[in-house]
Amino acid sequence: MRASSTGEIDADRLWSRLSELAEIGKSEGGGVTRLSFTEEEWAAKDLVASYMREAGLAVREDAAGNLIGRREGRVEDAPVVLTGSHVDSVRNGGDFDGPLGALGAVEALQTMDERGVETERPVEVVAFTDEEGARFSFGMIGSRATAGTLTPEHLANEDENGVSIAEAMRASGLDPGRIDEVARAPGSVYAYVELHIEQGRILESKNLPVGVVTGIAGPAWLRFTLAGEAAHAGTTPMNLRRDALAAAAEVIGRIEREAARTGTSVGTVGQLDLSPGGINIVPGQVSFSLDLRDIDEDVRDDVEARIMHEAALLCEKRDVELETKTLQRLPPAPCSALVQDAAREACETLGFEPFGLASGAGHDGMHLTELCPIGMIFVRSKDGLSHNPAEYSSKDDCTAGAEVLYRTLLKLAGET
Ligand code: HGY
Ligand code: MN
Ligand code: MN
Repeated sequence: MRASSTGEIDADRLWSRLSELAEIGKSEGGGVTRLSFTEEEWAAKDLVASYMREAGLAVREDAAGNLIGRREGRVEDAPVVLTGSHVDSVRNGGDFDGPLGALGAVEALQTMDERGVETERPVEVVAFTDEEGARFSFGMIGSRATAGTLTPEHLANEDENGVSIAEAMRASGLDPGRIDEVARAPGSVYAYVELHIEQGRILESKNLPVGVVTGIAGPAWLRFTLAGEAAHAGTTPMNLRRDALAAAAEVIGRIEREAARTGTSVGTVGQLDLSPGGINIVPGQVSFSLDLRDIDEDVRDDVEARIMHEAALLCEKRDVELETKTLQRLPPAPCSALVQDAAREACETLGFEPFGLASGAGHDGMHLTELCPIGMIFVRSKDGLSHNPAEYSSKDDCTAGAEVLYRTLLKLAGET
C-alpha cells in the first residue's frame, strides 16, 4: 500500500527506518553519538545492510568499511551511479544528518525494484565511513578512499585516547594496508548524488521543502597551541604573567571578528583544552581548534592569513609561544551541471521550485569531484539546527527529498 499518494516513495517505510536507525547511539538527552569504528557505527551499518537486502540490493563492505548496496543495470559494466551518505555522527548529534541520505537512497532503489524499473546503468548506495571526523578530527575517510586519495599518513591521525585510524580499522576487522583496493577506477563512476538535510535556515526562510545544491564550502581545520607559563594565581602580578588562556581569549575574539567581516565566511572554535587546570594556577598551555569555511577559497585563505598575523602579534606581545597545525584543508567543491540539471528537472516534475543554494556544511561529495560529476539535494531543516539533538526535518519534507532523489537517479541511471 503506497503511503504517499502523490509520489512513488513509501513515506511510512522511510520514516520508520529513520526512527529505528536514530535509536542506535542515542543518549538519555536525545542526542546521537555514533563515532567511526565503534560498536554504534557497526550496529548502524548492520541495520542499514538489512534494509539494503530488503531492497533487493547486493550488499558488500569494502576495505575502508564503506557499506555498499548495488542494483544492476541493463548494460553490463556500465559506469555506476553512486548515491548515499553516512551513518556516523558527531557527538550528541541529531537523527537526520547522514541517515536521511543513506536511507533515502535505499528507499529510492527499493521503489525501483518494486516498480520493476530497469535502468541502463547500475546504481549503488554507499554508507561512507567516518564522514564527520568527530573521533579523529580528520573526516571523510570512506569517500577519500573511494577517490583513491586516502594515504597511510592520514591513517596515523589519532583520537583523544591515542588510538590511530589504522588501529581502529584493525580493531574493526579491516586491513588498513588494503585501502588502495577501495579506489574506484577513473571512468567507472557516472555521477554521485547525495540527499542531505540543509543544516541551515535558507529553505525554511523561503518556505521550501527541498533545494538543489550549487556548491559546497571548503573547510580548513587547524589546531592552535599556546604555551605561556603556569604560575601562582595569588602571587603573580598581572603584568608579569604569561597567561596562555588570556592570550587564547584575545585570539579567539579576533577569529570571530575576522570571520564575520566578509559576510560569507564562518569561523568556529569548537574544542578548547587548557592545563594545568587548577583554580589557583595561571594557565600555562592552551590548545583550541579552528574550523574556517567559505564558498570562495581565496576569501577563506585571506581570512586565515589575517587571523594568523593577528594571533602572532598578540602572542608575541604576551610572550606566549604560538604553534599552529593544519588538520585538514579542502577546496570548495562545485556541483556539476549534469547532476544539478537532473535534480532541478526532478523538482519541476514533482511541482517543487528548483531553488539553488550553496552548502555551508562539508560532505563526502567534495572528495569525488575528480572521479565524477557530483551534486546534492537538500531537505529543509527546522530552525536551521544540526549537530544538535533538536535537529529535525518533517516526514513530508524527508519524503519530498526522497522523491526528488528517486527521479534524479532515474534520470542519471537512464531509466529504460
Ligand atoms: O563538518 C561538516 O560540515 C560536516 O557535517 N561533516
Ligand atoms: Mn552529514
Ligand atoms: Mn554533520
